[in-house]
Amino acid sequence: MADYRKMWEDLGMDLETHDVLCEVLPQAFSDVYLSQKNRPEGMAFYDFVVSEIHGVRPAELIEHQKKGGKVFGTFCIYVPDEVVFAAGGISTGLCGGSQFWVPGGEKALPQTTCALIKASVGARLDATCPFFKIADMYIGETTCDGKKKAWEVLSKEVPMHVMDMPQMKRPKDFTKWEEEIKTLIEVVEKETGNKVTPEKLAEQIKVFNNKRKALKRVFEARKHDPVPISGKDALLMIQIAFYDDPVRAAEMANKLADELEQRIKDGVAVFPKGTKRIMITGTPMAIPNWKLHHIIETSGAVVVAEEACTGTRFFENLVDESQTTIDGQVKALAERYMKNNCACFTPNEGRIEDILRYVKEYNVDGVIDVNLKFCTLYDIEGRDVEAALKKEGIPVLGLETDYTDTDAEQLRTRIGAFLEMID
Ligand code: BJ8
Repeated sequence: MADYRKMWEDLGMDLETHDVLCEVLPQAFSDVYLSQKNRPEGMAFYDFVVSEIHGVRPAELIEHQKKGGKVFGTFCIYVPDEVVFAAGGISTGLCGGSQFWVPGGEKALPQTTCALIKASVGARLDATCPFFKIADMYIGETTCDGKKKAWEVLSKEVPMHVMDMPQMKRPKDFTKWEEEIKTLIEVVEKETGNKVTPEKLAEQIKVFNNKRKALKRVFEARKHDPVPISGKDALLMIQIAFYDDPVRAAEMANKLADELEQRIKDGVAVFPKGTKRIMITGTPMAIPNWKLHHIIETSGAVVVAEEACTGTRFFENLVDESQTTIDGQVKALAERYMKNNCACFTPNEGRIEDILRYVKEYNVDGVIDVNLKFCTLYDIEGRDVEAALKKEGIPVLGLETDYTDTDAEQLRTRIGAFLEMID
């Protein structure tokens, strides 16, 4: 890895503690990722990004700031990145996916908060993640209670704008989300000093639609049996796309998709035909949370889809590109983002419909419904999800876990038994 110490020092990071993270990540990545056989060549880009995870993209963001640009940190796929980029800003996903940051979060939050929130707060408070230090402003949202309260903690550290997310999908909720997007436009315009024009917004709507189309191409290739890419690799692509430059994310995903389509023609696969095909549904898996995929794929099955924000929810549905006024574009953005079926909505039947549809589309043999411990939303909704799958005769296993490794063996046993049960 190039030497980024000076950059981290200038950001005011705790270098000593950060060194511990830098020491463990390469080994973990090697064990989980580099040990896989016959990976697509297109994964080399993503391997490189991980090898420089706290260096290469942060350096680009700092370059942008040196030119007078602003960086916005986000935590949810409801935040419309198009608006930030249309104002000449850069948005970057900040959700924490490592146990390393959890104890830091527990200093400010109850232990009974989900690991994603604790890790995100810990990464900032412990000063061990450059992305959290670089962002000029965070954009939060009122999705779950834990996040709402976490914004209050983080707002003492960094300027914070919170989008008030509707919790239902009635016509007036769509109108409300339009209003929230308009407020976001004002906030980013003020922060960046740049006007969001219809031309700039139209351009960014296309950029993000292209990114969605590229990610979807990779997922389309996963529908094939035998699969040309592991679930772990597809997950890594999505995790990196959450914070990478959107044009590059599309370019790299398209390159990977080209290769996967060729692999399908040539009969090249990473798992033999007939390997049990698993879909994961539930809470998001922020980088470097690869735990469940790794256990499944080293237990004789393959993950072929994720119905999650680090999966289909991230790229499904495009924004209408035909609008030419800010009002029309905001309406189009609101309509697209409100199609996401997160458990923060009530009711949220659309998610169950999505899951049942994906089971067919991805030729799924069994579904694992995973809940991040202390996430009440997905925990409660999981009961309906599992009942709906059982009703259709689709094998389903409900699991709850966190970012620690202490339950890895127990999970392996349960997943092994589940796989045996699938015909
Ligand atoms: S759209 S899933 S990214 S809110 S796991 S922090 S819900 S207690 S992350 Fe999410 Fe947006 Fe929804 Fe997706 Fe709370 Fe649950 Fe933790 Fe969660």
